[in-house]
Amino acid sequence: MVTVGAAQLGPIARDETRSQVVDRLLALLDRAHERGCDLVVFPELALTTFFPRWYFENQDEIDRFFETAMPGPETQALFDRAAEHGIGFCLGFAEMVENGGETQRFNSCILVDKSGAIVGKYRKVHLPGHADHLPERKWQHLEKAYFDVGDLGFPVWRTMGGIMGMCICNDRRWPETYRMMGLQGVEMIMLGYNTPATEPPWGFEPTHLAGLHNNLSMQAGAYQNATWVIGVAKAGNEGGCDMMGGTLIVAPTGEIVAQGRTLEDELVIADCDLDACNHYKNTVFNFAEHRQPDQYGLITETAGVILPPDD
Ligand code: CDV
Repeated sequence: MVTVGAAQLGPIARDETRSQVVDRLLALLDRAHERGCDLVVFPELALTTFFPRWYFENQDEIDRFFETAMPGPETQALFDRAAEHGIGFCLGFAEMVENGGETQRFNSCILVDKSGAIVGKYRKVHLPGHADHLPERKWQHLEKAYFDVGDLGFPVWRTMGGIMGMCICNDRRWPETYRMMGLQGVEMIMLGYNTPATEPPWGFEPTHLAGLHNNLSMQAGAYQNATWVIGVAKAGNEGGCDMMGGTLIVAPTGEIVAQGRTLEDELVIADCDLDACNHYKNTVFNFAEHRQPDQYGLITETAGVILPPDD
């Protein structure tokens, strides 16, 4: 049984300092400790505002949102407090690394165990939005300009009594994300998101669809891979953009067992029995018994659609 606290964050202002944000995360960790949580999941880019919303001409202005060390001077307190409480956590942040003389920037998250040790890292694979400045838009979504595509695949880790995996925001809309982890026996997938409540980068949508697609993707991913899914929002009006909340915890049956009510800092808690994954893993979604990978070639052969020939 893993008691999970999905630590939704309200908006983070563009000029909010790391220390101010870390204080908010510490308050959520303390609340999680009082409520008996084993594991706390924070959103995507949990240490800063969602900066791809703005176009910056100067790389220095972009780089101030990135971490060059994890833990770093401001985030060490988070590791210390979590270890003191004996709570594991998952944290999304912008990661800058030097690799063979080249600077790489990723939209990343880490999994930290109850002793404060980093046991896993994931770098976002599905980067949505656009690479060019689009001044006609109310806000930008420049993930394709500011981040490199994640290069770590979709690993899972044995930790905290289960098999744990992570992904980030737009990844949750893609069935491949869940299946890659499902094929490694994942029992809990943690993910954070920053999703505008209106006007996504792919064009106009009636506002009710943002919530529908959020739930639909995570519930389907959970059920079809017999895993818990913890989806955690950064919510509320951030820099003039209304971000959806809807933080939720989904059981391996696909049922939502806990959901956020606010657009603020809020802890959503559920007792997640990892053995509840076993039923579907051993029956309808017994992959070894029922999957037919020989018939799925197109999935790895092509990114885009290959239409049948015209008559
Ligand atoms: N941060 C994200 O990846 N957001 C995307 C959208 C809305 C651009 C998402 O899929 O929620």
